[in-house]
Amino acid sequence: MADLILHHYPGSPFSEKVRLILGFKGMAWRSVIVPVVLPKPDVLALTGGYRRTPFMQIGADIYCDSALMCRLIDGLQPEPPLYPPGTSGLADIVAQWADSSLFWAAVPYTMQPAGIVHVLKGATPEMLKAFGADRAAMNPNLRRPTLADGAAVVQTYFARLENLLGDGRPFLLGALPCIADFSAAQSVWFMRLAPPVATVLDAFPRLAGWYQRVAAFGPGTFSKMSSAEAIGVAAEGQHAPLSFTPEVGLAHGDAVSVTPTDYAHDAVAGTLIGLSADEVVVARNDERAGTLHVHFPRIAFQIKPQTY
Ligand SMILES: N[C@@H](CCC(=O)N[C@@H](CS)C(=O)NCC(=O)O)C(=O)O
Repeated sequence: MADLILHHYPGSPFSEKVRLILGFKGMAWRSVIVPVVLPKPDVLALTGGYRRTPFMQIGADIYCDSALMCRLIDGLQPEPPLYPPGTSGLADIVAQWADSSLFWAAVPYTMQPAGIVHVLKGATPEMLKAFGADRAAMNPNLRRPTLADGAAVVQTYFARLENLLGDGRPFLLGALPCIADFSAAQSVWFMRLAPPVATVLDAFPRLAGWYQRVAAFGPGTFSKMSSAEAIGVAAEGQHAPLSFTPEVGLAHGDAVSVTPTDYAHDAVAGTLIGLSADEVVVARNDERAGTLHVHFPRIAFQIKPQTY
């Protein structure tokens, strides 16, 4: 199999989720570090406009959104399972809550003034300003909670996780780790980057023990690659086989755009070549990277026919 390439940056929580899963699976991967803020010319060359982090590349296939990437990883390396029998369904539902509600409580709370200086350690005032402007433009509808509201929600969510662990189970849904553990761990990991904020975790000892168990998987074995090399891999790369189930108004070969519906509403335009209830794939060309197949999940993405 061609190299599994993760495009990510060290401080990205969703990247940490995927890194820990690669460690849990014992997989070897290549690491391309992407910029934290726009502009991201090499990212956009590969994705066609999707700017979020992380994304994954195998040859000339690009996989956007960690939920889709986790399914891909589990298919490539089924053992140990990320969706163990008996937890599937529930695992996805808890993971989706952790990726959205928990993430959007823990991250803004961590980025309070006492936390941001730790998370973006070493950043100059100009860099902090650029970061704030970039994220505000990416998510203009975000209503930042007050510190009091943010603390209340974070504590309530952590208490729920602590309760789940109340019977002494090692992982959120039982004896085995599953996708829910990794989705929840990314928020705890991020908060722990800011020690003055992370004191909120002190009230939840079972959560602390659980987090150590998940973090112990580590990131697996990886070696570095430059973004230019990754673009070269795409230009030379093969494409994975695709399936297509037509839907009303969506036929193979249609010109479409695919856009996240939650935030960072950057459309990726291309030719519709893969479609199922849980995945959409568009083909597009880039002058440096060649013909790319860009994959997205269906949840939280919108497919729109292109009109010229
Ligand atoms: N639903 C996406 C969310 C990804 C996401 O929000 N990533 C953050 C970083 S952890 C991001 O893209 N921030 C802006 C950026 O990196 O440009 C996923 O699961 O991959």
